[in-house]
Amino acid sequence: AEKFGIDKALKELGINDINNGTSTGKDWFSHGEEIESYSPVDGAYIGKVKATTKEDYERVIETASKAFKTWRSMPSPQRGEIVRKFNDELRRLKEPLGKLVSYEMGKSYQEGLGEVQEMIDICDFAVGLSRQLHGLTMHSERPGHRMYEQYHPLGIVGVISAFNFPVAVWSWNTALAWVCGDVTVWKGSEKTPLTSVACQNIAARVFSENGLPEGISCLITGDYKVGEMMTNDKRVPLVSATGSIRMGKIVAQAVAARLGKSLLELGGNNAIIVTPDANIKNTVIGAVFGAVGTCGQRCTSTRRLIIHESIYDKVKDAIVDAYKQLRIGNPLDENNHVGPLIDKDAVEKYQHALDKVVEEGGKILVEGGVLEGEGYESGCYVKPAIAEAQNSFEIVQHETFAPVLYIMKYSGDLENAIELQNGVVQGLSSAIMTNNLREAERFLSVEGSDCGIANVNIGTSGAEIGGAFGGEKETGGGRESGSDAWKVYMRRQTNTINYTTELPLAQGIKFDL
Ligand code: UN1
Repeated sequence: AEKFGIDKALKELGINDINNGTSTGKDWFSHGEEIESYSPVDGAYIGKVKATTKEDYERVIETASKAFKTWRSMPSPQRGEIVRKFNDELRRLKEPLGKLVSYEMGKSYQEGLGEVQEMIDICDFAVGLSRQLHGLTMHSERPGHRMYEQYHPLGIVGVISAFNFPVAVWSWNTALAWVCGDVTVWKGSEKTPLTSVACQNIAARVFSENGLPEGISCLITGDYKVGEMMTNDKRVPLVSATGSIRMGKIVAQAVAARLGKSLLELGGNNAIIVTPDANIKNTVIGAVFGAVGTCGQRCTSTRRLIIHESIYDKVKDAIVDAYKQLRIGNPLDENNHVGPLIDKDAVEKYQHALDKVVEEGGKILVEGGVLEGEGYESGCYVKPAIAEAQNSFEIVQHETFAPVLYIMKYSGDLENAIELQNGVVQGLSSAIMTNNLREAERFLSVEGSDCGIANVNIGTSGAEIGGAFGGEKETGGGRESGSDAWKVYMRRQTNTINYTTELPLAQGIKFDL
């Protein structure tokens, strides 16, 4: 680890051996049991974080509620200015933060930097947005009346994020929530607790240096029980949760039971359709990066390739060939393409998927397996695998967070490929590789992809922050990040103002006294 400058990175990010999740040196945050963090890169211990107890949680919510009163009254362009300063810090600390993401989570250093770049991008977006929280004006049907709508902040926004994007997903939510005037309480993944502390340190320092109260950015730490405190809490009007479908259903029901709002970004089962008119070289790059990037642990990872029978063998051989070039190993070493899975649980699920696909009648095209020996001591390094499979297989219908790619054939018309692509419960990302305009447009039409993201001639992963990010069906329906996703973080108010001396009623109703 030393060789890759991890100790230096930890120091720059203010990570100690024991971290309580605050940056201001005050001890009001966490007093619960200690959660230890080990790196999937080399299995080494990195540090520990104290979990949030019920009493800690109460203190966090009280502090956040108080901070909201100050923050909501600040003009939003001034809030944008704070986000800009926060972004300056992200730019300054991009390398150590990207390194910690890579070391604690296991994605390649390039992807760790890419993730911090997403944070920087969404902050830039949010700064601009802080002057564009526009509502509409309407023409009233009554004389001498003006009607318009405005957006006010909601209050405390709860953010639950997953290990695979341990920093970017937090920032998609917080950068928008902050300019909207909300304060945030973040439950990061207990698998990447130090990364969460590093982000919280940066945010809390910027707020404090600008004379703002503690509590605009809060961090809570622990397992699902800590998340439950928030999902059941009426004082948290919006819970934005990223993770598994299983988790999302629990969160959605708890939040709905108190009629709160939830924003869900759950599992994907993303496919690329490869038509006879596809550019094969680009298909291979898009598919291989999509399937093995982040070791198959993106919710947008490519899980399925649906290839037309006329080019099936050609594409299959090209992809199998490309897999032979993959270098698996320490993700901090920029020569490697694929790092480890997050932990041994994930390795088990990966192995289960490979066993199961064979059991169901699939054929392995690129053999998987767990790597052993020098450099692989953590036990989390696996070989990206490819299996020929049917879309109807139970395992293919299921999202396995690992580098397992299922390939299948379609014959005849594009309609058949679209049916396979849409034939899963998830609806996050999708793509078509084709130079045929008719095919591309049909894929994007109402009869085409049913996903929240539908791409032409690029893969399923690697979305930019400018678009709304999320998906349909069991992916949960939420949209985060760009476009008008900010509206979910605010409450809309319709205002009608009468500037006459009369009181005419709408719909022409007469009510004379
Ligand atoms: C996720 O996996 O939760 O589109 C988010 C992408 C990234 C974000 C993925 N921008 O791959």
